Amino acid sequence: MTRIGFFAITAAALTALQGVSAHYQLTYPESRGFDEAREPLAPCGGFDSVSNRSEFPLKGGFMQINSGHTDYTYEVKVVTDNANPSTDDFNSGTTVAKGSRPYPAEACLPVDLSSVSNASAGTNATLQITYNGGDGTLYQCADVTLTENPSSFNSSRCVNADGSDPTASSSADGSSSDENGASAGVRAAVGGVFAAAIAAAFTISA
Ligand SMILES: [Cu+2]
Repeated sequence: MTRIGFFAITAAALTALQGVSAHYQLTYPESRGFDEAREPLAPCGGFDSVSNRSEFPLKGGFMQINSGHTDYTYEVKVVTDNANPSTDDFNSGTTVAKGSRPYPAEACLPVDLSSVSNASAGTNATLQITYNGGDGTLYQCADVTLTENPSSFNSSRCVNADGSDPTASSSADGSSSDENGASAGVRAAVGGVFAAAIAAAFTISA
């Protein structure tokens, strides 16, 4: 490997790490919009109008996020039968998921709509994530239409970066102990990127 090649790869690895170091992103279902600088703006991260609705299942739904913060708390609220809920509407909305995660990157946040009155097939709803990774509350929303078994909903998008079973961490009351245990593996994996870079440097100088 050439010296230039090594620096290019190192730069790419660092860029990839920096890419997930900033706040978080709703990756599934489709976010109403993402602008990192406006993510602190309630209720939907600076996006105040509905542009697209995804079909969302009444049972077995989830919000998939990519977190830049290693430790964070989150809450998912839903408001039904409102074309474009306001901050006040969300304040009186129904909490459908809540907890914390001790690892960065991909996380599947299961959403249980069974306790939501007015949630039935054909209902329009907006799901709001509030997230705090230590630098303030951050917002993302997804506009959906609730559906019995939407063929367009891709359940394979539900993945946890720590390798834990997303369906096993579906408790709505917070983080589970096995998540804490698994986080060490993720930190070791992130450290591995740097170990690989150092190993490459030794190879070049040898
Ligand atoms: Cu942040």
